[in-house]
Amino acid sequence: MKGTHEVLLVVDVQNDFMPGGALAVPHGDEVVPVVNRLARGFSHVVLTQDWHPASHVSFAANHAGRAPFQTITLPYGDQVLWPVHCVQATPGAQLHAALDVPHARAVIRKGHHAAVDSYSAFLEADRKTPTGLAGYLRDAGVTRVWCCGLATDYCVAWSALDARAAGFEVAVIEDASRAIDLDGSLAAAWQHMHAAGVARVQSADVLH
Ligand code: VGL
Ligand code: ZN
Repeated sequence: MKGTHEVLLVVDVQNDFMPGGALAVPHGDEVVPVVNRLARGFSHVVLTQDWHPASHVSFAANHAGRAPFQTITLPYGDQVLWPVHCVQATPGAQLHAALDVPHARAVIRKGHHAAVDSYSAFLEADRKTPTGLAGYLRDAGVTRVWCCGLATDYCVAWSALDARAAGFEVAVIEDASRAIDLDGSLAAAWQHMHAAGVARVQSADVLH
């Protein structure tokens, strides 16, 4: 059992990211049993939820003449435009019904500012606004963050990189995550994570 210095961060295991969902991640549902098994080995689990207002700047539908998966430039940088997804309090924003982590201690909701996206569970896309998760984990005595969930190349990778930048030891559990893989984004994400010192591990190697 992983103790007080370690946390399992389960990113965005939500209906809209499942096959058939608004922003489906291929095979996204396959992470659920793996995450459930992992979570039983951690005393400290934190979940995240992508949690957007309907007016969110990342939705293609809110930009005349734009289509999903195009990139635009916003005051804080490049932004991929997505289908409308994970709108606050809609069924698509709910955690997958089979996610079985009754002992999860906290749920971090991110992407709630209409004008700023937040792939990362730590820092919004303006790269300035903290969610509070780093302070929460430090106060709890956590030194190592194990990341998993959806999607490997967006919210999992950005969260892992920001956890590393915040001074935590970080690993991404590959088989407990699935990717969107837009224009080589998955390979790029692994490259960035490798360069930053994020470990790439499999679930069988996490719990001994
Ligand atoms: C995500 C794109 C938009 C994710 C969230 O959870 O990886 N990707 N919003
Ligand atoms: Zn989103």
